Amino acid sequence: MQKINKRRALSWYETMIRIRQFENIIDDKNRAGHLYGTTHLYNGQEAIATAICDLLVPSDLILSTHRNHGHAIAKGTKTYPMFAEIFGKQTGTNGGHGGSMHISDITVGNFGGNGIVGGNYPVALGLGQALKMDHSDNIVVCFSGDGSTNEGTFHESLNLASIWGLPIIFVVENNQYAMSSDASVMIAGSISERAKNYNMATFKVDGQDVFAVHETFLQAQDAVKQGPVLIEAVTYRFKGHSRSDIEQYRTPDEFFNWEDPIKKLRETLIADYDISAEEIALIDEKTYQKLASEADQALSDEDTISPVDIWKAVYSE
Ligand SMILES: Cc1ncc(C[n+]2csc(CCOP(=O)(O)OP(=O)(O)O)c2C)c(N)n1
Repeated sequence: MQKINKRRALSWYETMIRIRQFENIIDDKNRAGHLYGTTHLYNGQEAIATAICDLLVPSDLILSTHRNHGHAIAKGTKTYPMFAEIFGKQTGTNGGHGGSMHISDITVGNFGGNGIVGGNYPVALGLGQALKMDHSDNIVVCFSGDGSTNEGTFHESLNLASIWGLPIIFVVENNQYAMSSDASVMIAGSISERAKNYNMATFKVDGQDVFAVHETFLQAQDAVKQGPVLIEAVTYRFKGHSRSDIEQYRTPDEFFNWEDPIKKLRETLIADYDISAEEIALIDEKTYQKLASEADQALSDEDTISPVDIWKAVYSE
């Protein structure tokens, strides 16, 4: 494994802490009653989006799920319009029409989240086919969750992607649960083994280790030149599925079996990269201050919900 330079390792930390703190603020605002609908936090999974999107260029395309904040931030979507979107404001990434589950930003290749589990697999096929027809070197990265691999769209899309030789890397984040359903008893066989049957290169990686995800994705980028690839990133969702989750399906002890990817990277930066705990604390503080002021500003923006706006972005003439 090649040694990662200090600048890159630090930039991973900055992205991961930005995602974590962005969502901590969203969680607080949600509890304070400032959100319409619900929101799904990426807490514990930050290393995956961070390492992968760091290896993409803006013209590479990503697709995400209902748990899409981390992917959007890592791909370069600005946090101010993300806050505004989640608060239902006109200044949001999608004019406040999409909300937490549907953040998209085509300017950075972020084709968005999707509230329909497994709903973005067929969209990945369309994007992949378009890139292929354009003879582009770009790729599609389709992020999804373990639960979606039991949907028909997963199987149909992997099959077609393979037959058509599309430049898609499917990244399944196995965070152990689909709402309250435990992946270990809901998925026959393993996710990465399933994909092998569709005749594609597959990888399984520790999603709590940003260095390991980086290394695996480099290999996947090489493999996708021959056709679609699937990566199963093994991870853990530390927060509930959404705010209403009372988490009766697991005990707090279980958390100790899993490493926090941010804590793990922080320790590596201090041990191997000559970065002090004080420098890291300063990054944390600065990041928080910037995000908190963006959130407060976004909250004071004009609401989207008005009878005049309701059809905007629904039909085009
Ligand atoms: C087609 C469909 N079925 C059911 C739901 C309800 N639902 C929302 S999230 C979710 C669990 C998804 O689990 P997973 O794919 O593992 O993603 P995670 O939430 O763990 O990130 C379900 C069943 C939905 N939104 N869409």
